Amino acid sequence: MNFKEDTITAIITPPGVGAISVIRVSGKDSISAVDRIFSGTSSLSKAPTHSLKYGKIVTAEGEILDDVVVSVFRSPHSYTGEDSVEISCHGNPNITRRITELLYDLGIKNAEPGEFTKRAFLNGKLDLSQAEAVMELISARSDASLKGARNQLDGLISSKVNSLRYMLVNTSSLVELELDFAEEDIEFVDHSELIKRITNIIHELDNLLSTYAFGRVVRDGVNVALVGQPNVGKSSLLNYLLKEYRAIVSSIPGTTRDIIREEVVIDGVLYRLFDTAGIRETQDEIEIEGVRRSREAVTNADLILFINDVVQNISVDLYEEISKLTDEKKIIVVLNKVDIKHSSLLKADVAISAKTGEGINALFDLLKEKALGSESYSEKGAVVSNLRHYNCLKRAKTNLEAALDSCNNNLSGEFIAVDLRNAENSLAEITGEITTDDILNNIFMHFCIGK
Ligand SMILES: Nc1nc2c(ncn2[C@@H]2O[C@H](COP(=O)(O)OP(=O)(O)OP(=O)(O)O)[C@@H](O)[C@H]2O)c(=O)[nH]1
Ligand SMILES: [Mg+2]
Repeated sequence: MNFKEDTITAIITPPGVGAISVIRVSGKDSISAVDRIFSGTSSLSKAPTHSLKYGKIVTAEGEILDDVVVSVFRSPHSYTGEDSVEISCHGNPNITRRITELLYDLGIKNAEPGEFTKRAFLNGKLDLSQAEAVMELISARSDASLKGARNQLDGLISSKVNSLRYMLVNTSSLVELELDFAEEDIEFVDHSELIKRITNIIHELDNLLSTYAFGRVVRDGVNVALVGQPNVGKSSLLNYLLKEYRAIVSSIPGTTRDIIREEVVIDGVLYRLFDTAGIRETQDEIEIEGVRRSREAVTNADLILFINDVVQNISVDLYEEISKLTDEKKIIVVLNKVDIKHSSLLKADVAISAKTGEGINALFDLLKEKALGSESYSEKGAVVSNLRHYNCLKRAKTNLEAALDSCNNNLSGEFIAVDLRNAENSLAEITGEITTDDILNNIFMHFCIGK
């Protein structure tokens, strides 16, 4: 007997050795297929949804492959919305390989990356932004990004987008009603009311779009460049933050040449730190390239720790040079080596010692506030962190601005109606109510196999 192609399988736990591995089978024939290789006290065909069965996986020749626990989910009460079975076996890659080979022999296909979640989407278990959140949840590398993915999976983005769509539908139905009665010259909505409504939706879109700066750094991490004159203690601070002797530290100015990039999670936020060469005039060919890279790091960073020390004092010239390369709001002026006896000096944003750790907590607080603002995730409500969503929202805004132009120029309702409909479609793409194969493939191809 050959099972239908639309039943798929994949190992859904990480590859390698572990206590348990899990193989998922999903599709119309999943229960009967697993039943063919499963030997337990009773057949799976009668197992109710959400039930567990203990038994053995046995080959056609009668060889016992493993003791397993099988979970049975019946449509629509499963992750994919289809009949599904999950086989929990011992976590040896040879066992999982042999069990999946038995399933392939029955005609069951290997799942593509993201195929289970894609099916969940197609079966209406999740909308598209929630399906994307599943991937983000799995790959989140800090508590903050986990929280963001959680909110998206819980539908915060979806419900915000849906409420905007509702406002749009109400507005465009007024315009379309007027179109229906165009010949009778009835005005259902005056243009000033229409303009007010559209402006209001644009305002809401702007609010949502403005959360992206926050959402992006939370999701992808904050790029922080450590820059300053030579010998001020940039590498010492990097090492202190990483709690390891990562970068060479010496009292010779010009120690660091290449950029050293390391990641660290501090207080739930992921930071990507770039230790750079001290910026100064130099004839040394290698150092010249190092300094060029330091300037480049300033340009690319979300935040700049401009490090100075109490010995050399704060370099006003270098501050000016750096502020020409980036937005001044991104610069945090740090005064290092406060453990050394010093007289009162120019004011910095924060005073620290990379040697004793003094002031480091204040530096953390400042970094977090500069990166994320003072509001926490829970206070923010819906936060956009996904570039695709951001682009759809921007497109919706452009459509609405065109509608507004048409209103202001007293163009016929038909023009306004088209732009409003386009805006609605742009929003519908976020939740996947309108989508194409290309969009879907592009999203799910970035998933891992088994999700
Ligand atoms: N007393 C004291 N010394 C420090 C502190 N931070 C760094 N130093 C010393 O300052 C010197 C320079 O430190 P580095 O971390 O190599 O400085 P850097 O800014 O990376 O220097 P370059 O790579 O040359 O640009 C070393 O001798 C460090 O031990 C500090 O907080 N207190
Ligand atoms: Mg250094």
